[in-house]
Amino acid sequence: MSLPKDFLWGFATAAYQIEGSVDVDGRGASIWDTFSAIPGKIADGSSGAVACDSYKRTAEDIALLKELGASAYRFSIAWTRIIPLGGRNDPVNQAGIDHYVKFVDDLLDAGITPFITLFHWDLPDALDKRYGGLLNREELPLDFEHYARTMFKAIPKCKHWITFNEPWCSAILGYNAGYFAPGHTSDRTKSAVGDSAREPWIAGHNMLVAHGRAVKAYRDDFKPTQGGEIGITLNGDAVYPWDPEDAEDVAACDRKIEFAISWFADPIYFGKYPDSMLAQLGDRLPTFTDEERALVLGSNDFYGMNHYTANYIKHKTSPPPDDDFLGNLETLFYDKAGNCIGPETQSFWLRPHARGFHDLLVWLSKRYNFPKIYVTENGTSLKGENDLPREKIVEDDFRVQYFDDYVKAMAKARTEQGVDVRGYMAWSLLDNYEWAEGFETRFGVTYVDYANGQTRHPKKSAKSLKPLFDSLIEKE
Ligand code: GBH
Repeated sequence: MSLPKDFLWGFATAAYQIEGSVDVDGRGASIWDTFSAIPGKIADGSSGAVACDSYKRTAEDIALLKELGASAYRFSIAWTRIIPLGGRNDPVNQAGIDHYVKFVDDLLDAGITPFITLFHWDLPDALDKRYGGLLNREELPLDFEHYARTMFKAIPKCKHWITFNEPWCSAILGYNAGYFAPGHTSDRTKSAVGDSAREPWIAGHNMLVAHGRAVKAYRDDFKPTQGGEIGITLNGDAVYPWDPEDAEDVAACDRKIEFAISWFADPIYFGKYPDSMLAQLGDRLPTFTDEERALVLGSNDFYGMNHYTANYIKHKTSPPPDDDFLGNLETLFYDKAGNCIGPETQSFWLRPHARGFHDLLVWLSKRYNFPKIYVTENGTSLKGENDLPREKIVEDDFRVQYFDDYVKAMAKARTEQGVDVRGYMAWSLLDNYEWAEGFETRFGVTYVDYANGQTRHPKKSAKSLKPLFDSLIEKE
């Protein structure tokens, strides 16, 4: 079992989760600045105003990456540092561009390959207020294309672009559950606005088209001279039937992946939404115009895969409510026979089950004809980690084991099943702002001491990846 000799590995982060410096160098507000300021939305009442202070500590972060042996680093650009008001007729902020140009230069000088995510959830707040942000079918794709072009032009040295990170999260958590910015939901105790039955599907559609427009711009006007590649990153969990003897549970497993992943991947690889979604959602799922379909179909140079966990899936027998987004099924941690999917972590949704990674890699490869895959996120939190003293936190054997199991499961999928995996980014380089969970949940391989000047202390897991990849990557 092995990985190819030019395999890239490293760590991932996202702008709002690590940068801080929200008022520095002309940055505009994003929907996460606004959302995190609303009392009750974030578990510990915190925001990303300081976070890991990474905007000011780029040299330190790059030195850390180098020390850990990483060959790649995935980070995201804050749209509002580039175009503070977000739109294609709004002013461009040169100070923001300069920051990321220098960051990429410094990464390359350190021998680290940058993977840039253009959108990791931090939509310009001005666009949300101006025209409804992700809900606007005409404006959003055009403004995103303009922002993307600005970055392609500014950073020709970047050869790996990711348009959207996990559009599922922006659409469902932002517009159905209201758990993420901008917090829309039909539940009027949580939000004055929102339609959980319709808005998520509109937001998802518009992100797909925006992705398609950015990819076309890159291929037409930048790729011929720059020679890079571009794709989207999708999240999805592995699935196992609650009752393997029940054909309905087996069928619900595919439906679960279709509602999470194929919602976006089928239009990109096949030019249409999955039949299971059309059957359940009907005309609540937008219809692609011919122009939109042409933009989206074939728009991935690679598949970006974020993966963390697995569930047992039990089909439901009653008709789905209008706000259902799972595909009329339950996700469970125990199967009918009482088997548990994996141990608890600090994240209510995350239980390690490495075989699921292998099986989902194979499922995706079969459905989408063995695309080139970069694993753009994989990692775990630890139950109660935040309550431990620093000397204990850095002894994160649970996380070491997680990476060991998951990376080997990936190598096995490549060697035995022909999965074309070319890179792997662990989530995350640093403990950071875990969105609605605030700073209580830590995902970093590096402990960040928020109370003492954001100092960095690599955990055991930080140092475990280099020997692991050295043992798996082919030498010749
Ligand atoms: C990633 O999402 C994000 O890209 C990253 O920013 C984040 O820090 C990291 O995970 C760790 O959380 O029960 O409906 O609320 C991971 C994928 C998908 C995991 C949605 C949480 C919540 C399901 N996420 N899921 S729900």
